[in-house]
Amino acid sequence: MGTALVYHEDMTATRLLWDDPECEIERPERLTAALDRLRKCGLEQRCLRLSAREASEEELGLVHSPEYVSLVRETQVLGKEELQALSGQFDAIYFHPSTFHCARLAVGAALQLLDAVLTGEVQNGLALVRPPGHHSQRAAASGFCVFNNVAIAAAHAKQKHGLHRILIVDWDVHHGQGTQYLFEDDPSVLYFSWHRYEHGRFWPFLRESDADAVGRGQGLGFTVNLPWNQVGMGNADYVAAFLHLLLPLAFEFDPELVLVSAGFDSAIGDPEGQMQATPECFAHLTQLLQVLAGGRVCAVLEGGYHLESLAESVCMTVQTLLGDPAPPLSGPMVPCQSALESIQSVCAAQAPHWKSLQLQDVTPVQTSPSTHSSEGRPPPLLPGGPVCKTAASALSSLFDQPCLHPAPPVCPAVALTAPDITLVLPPDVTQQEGSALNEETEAWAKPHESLAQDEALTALGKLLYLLDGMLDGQVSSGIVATPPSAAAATLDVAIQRGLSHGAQRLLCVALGQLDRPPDLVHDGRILWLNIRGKEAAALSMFQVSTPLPVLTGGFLSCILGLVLPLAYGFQPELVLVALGPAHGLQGPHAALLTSMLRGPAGGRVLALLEEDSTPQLAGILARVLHGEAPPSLGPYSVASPEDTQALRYLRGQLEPQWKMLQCRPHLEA
Ligand code: Q9C
Ligand code: ZN
Repeated sequence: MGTALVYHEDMTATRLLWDDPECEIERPERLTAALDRLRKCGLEQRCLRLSAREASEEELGLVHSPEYVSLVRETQVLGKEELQALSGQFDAIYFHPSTFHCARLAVGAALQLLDAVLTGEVQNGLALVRPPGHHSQRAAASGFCVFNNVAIAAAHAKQKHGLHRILIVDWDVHHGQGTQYLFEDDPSVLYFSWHRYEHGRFWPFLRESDADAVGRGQGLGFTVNLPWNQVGMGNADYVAAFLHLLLPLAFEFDPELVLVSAGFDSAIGDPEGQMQATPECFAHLTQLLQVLAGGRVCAVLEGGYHLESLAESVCMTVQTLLGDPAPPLSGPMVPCQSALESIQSVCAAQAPHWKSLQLQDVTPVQTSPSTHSSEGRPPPLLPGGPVCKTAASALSSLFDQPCLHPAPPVCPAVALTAPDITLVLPPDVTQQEGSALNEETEAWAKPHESLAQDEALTALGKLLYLLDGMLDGQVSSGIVATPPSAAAATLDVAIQRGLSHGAQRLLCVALGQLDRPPDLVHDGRILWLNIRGKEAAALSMFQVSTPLPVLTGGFLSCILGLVLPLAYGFQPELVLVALGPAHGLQGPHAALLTSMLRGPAGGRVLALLEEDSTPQLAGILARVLHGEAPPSLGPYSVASPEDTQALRYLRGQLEPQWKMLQCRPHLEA
């Protein structure tokens, strides 16, 4: 449905007119650098360009006092000395004669973006603005912020569009205390902010930036602060915070709209943040938010002071809003202890207010779940035993090997649009299956009785064709339908073919009655995850089975708490999602799983479904693989005790090897 990019060149006018080392980083080049890079990457051209308008004073009045608006209006006619004197009355602020005009354009840009998304003109978008907004309060400028762009957008969404649940995600590295104050007693706005905090020793030095500030009155639990107490937080820390904290809350909240206070001073190289997350991380954060609110995501620029890092991160965000798959994340996917401590303290502070967080265990769990022991006690993982040691070292050496084909270039807008989804479904037999391929197909099919039928053979041919396309980097994702009786054998051939093609890491998510192929290799190249009935078991760190959760809450904690942490830790080159016989998944659930698995796999997801699946299911999967948002799951229902227990058990078993599963610090640390 499209992505809006809202901008106005007048917003480059405001600038610092005197010496002030604290404020000099907020400069016009921030906008021009971001825009230039978007153009160079061909991303700007793919967006619906909207020219920002000025917000009206009535709109400013949605969150600011009339006296404060007058004060800012009057700065237009002040001289340099007067501007400097007035600026000194606020914390980290400079005024310029153009400030009022620019700040109204910044608010107007956010409102235009919001209106375009809420009227259905576009699916999502980014407003590139100066000055930023999230430190601005009802009657005060602060931290380069004059009017609170995102807060006004949220108030407008409530008032003019009648929305009841708005999620604000503030990934800027500073605490948006202005936004927090404006909504702290309002349960219709869930405000999430992570920020450099260092136990209160970082600007703006507020007690209320800590994890125990959770809102007040009706708004208890609707303010979520994640303080980073060390610098150097990286990709694994940010992704872990989303998987284990933000997303469970967000699904429970079930927002109608996501507003992002998109500051990129939380990216590597930024002098303010001193963090380590790479620009690609913002593609993943964006993608993770796109599964909410039917994909209605409005991002509004806040901070970001390292021009290169800012520009690159902006490109990653826009590229993802456009639906392109996120590039793989670099670096070890292991959250640091300090990050886990922070996440844990937020979980503790918020647990009284959120069912989705009550699932998370506060104490170490190593016991076998009684409800899932129908087939006997699951064999222990033997931490440190021969199997795991071999597996773990196999895994670490695999990461040193080069990828099957190189990761996409940094701004692969054009490269990524061409190899888009190839939808292959019966009866649409494609031309591309030449006779040579058919012979090859027959050879692959030979050992499998269930692949002898013509129908099964045809499906296999399509699968091999698609798989080769994906492994060669020509096709990003695909869908293949097989006769139900051939599902297991087809999946087996897919794995073998992937391996023989040189794949180093293949994630296989099998739902329903699909048995683990008998000759599955144990060298760490395959991570086999079976989601089906019966018991939770981890045969090794590469072979995991878990019951199919019965309720939405259980399904979400299975995806967010198990599947995605494993997938992000494994960093597969390719994901096979197989919906086998009796998989029991509803369309929206299957779509969510498939959509989210694009993240850790650079978009390379091959979905296998059964021929007699509904066309709706195939259609919905095709759309999410194409980059569209999955449909909303609707109201949250809490996970069953059995599902919670199964998840806890597997976490306990697998956490030592798969660090992305952790959401609490080590006891011995
Ligand atoms: N070195 C925004 O990112 N100065 N504002 C902090 C610590 C104020 C940041 C000084 C930073 C304000 C929108
Ligand atoms: Zn900031």
